[in-house]
Amino acid sequence: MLRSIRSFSSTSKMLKTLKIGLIPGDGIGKEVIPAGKQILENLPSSYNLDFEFVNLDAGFELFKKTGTALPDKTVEVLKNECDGALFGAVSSPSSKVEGYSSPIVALRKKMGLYANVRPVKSVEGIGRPVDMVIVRENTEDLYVKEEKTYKKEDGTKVAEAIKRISETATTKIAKMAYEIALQRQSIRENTKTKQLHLKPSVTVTHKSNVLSQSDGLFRETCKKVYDVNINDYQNIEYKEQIVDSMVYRMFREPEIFDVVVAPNLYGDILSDGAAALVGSLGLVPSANVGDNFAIGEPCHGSAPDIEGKGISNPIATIRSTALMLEFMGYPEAAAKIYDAVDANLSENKIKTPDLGGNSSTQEVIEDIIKRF
Ligand code: GGG
Repeated sequence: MLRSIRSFSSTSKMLKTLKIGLIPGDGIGKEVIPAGKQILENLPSSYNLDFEFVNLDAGFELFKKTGTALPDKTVEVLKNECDGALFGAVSSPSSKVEGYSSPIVALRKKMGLYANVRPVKSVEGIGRPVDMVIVRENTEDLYVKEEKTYKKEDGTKVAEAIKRISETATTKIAKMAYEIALQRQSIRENTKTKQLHLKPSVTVTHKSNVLSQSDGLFRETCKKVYDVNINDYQNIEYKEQIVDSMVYRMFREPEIFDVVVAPNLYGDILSDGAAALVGSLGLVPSANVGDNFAIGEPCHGSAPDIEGKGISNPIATIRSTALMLEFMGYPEAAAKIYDAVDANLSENKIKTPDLGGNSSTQEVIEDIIKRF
């Protein structure tokens, strides 16, 4: 469990009303975002939190209807009115559509959400022991989307994409990774249950043996941040892993990884892969985090194959809701949600088809709320 790495506000005894933007996006995003809303609406009153919700638009479906994938209004309301937000999923087409660009990639940039934090944790006694957090840089790398296609003299096409890695963005993401490692260790030291990791570690993932400049800068900057802050970070074990062998080791011995920090693309791929270790992509949450805002977002996509069937797994969104609350500074409320989800998973009865069950999305939501 990951708690309050950056508190934007503090826990108080006074009733606090938080305004949450709900951006379902495409496909099953529309089915799972109501799960986050119901969870917040049903949080026990002892947490002194009350919620107001505002529905906001974004997505490829929206683009097809209106020609806009991310309306300015969505960004303005998030920036000016909301305390946090939940984003569902988006189904960007695999081939270029004139005028379209991924709204979630744009939203992360416009809101300054430079980190995508993806905890992957198994429930005790179920499957392989895994307890890692993938900290993915969220604003650059190949996702700057500066691409072009041109023709060579012989008439064949060539496509090129910029992979941008900056010292500034890497410094921020590296600091976030080390802070998360320290925070996780402090939670472990205050938890009575048996823990997988005795010591905090951060594994810097890169491919600098081939991409010596771009990934080289990422690797060097992560190390520099560690060295410069060694007084604070001396208890953290610093490790490096080339991304292809990282994939191999992550599947062979996932239990050794604590915090993994990666450039945008590797982080995206590693975290979806890591989801296979804990049974389903439908279980894995994420939060897009900046210095003063967090958007919870399930790692899964829009899953058009199951859209409309009422069987999408709401747990990734429910855990993302908890993660959003953690980053907003409400770790106790977040812990309540994590515990209720773990209890549902441990009992292993009310579960959606991706986990081998036959329960509906709504039945899982209600079973989790029942455990508050
Ligand atoms: N919630 C994560 C999600 O929607 N994943 C699918 C994805 O990567 N979408 C990017 C896009 O379609 O632009």
